Amino acid sequence: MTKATQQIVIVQGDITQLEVDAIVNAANEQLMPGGGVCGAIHRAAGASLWEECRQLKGCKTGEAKITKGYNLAAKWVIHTVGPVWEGGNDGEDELLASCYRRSLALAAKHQIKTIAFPAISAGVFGFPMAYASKIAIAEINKYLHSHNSPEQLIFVCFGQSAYDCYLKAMQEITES
Ligand code: AR6
Repeated sequence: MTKATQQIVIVQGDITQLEVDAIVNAANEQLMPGGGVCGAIHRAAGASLWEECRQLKGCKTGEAKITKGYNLAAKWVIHTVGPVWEGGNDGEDELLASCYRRSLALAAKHQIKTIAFPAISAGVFGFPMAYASKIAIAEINKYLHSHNSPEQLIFVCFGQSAYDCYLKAMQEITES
């Protein structure tokens, strides 16, 4: 196992409960509360999160913005907007990879040492979980090979099938 893969942890659970420096939100371009993990993060953080998001004037697909975590245990929330799955021929994979890169760039800028990611785009936005998890793991693995931080990176899977996909994607990376 390489140093990079040792920094990656895959868990099942609710990302809003994690005690990490930052959690990543699978947001929409308006940075509105919405549903899915985004709705859960806004509910747990409280109304002040939406107040701060409103000031940011949205976020483009593939990009990321940062706010405070308010009532969350996490100090920061990094909001990134994943692509909507259109069948795979519309640059979705590159946009999803960009979400991870942009989020990590913001994490570095804010000296974030521990960060948790949900399965961006793999819910309402329709990305197949097996493919989304492969892109997530590959992108993070690539990043960690050339950066010392974050010290720990957690993939939070909501349910067993997501967890199985991430474990498989991780196994493929470690064997390659
Ligand atoms: N903790 C961790 N993962 C979760 C949680 C949670 N509490 N709740 C859901 N998930 P989605 P998207 C998983 O739909 O596909 C929203 O309305 C979920 O099972 O939240 O990027 C936004 O406002 C799935 O595996 O995000 C946008 O409009 C993953 O998180 C849109 O949906 C992502 O699912 C974004 O869609």
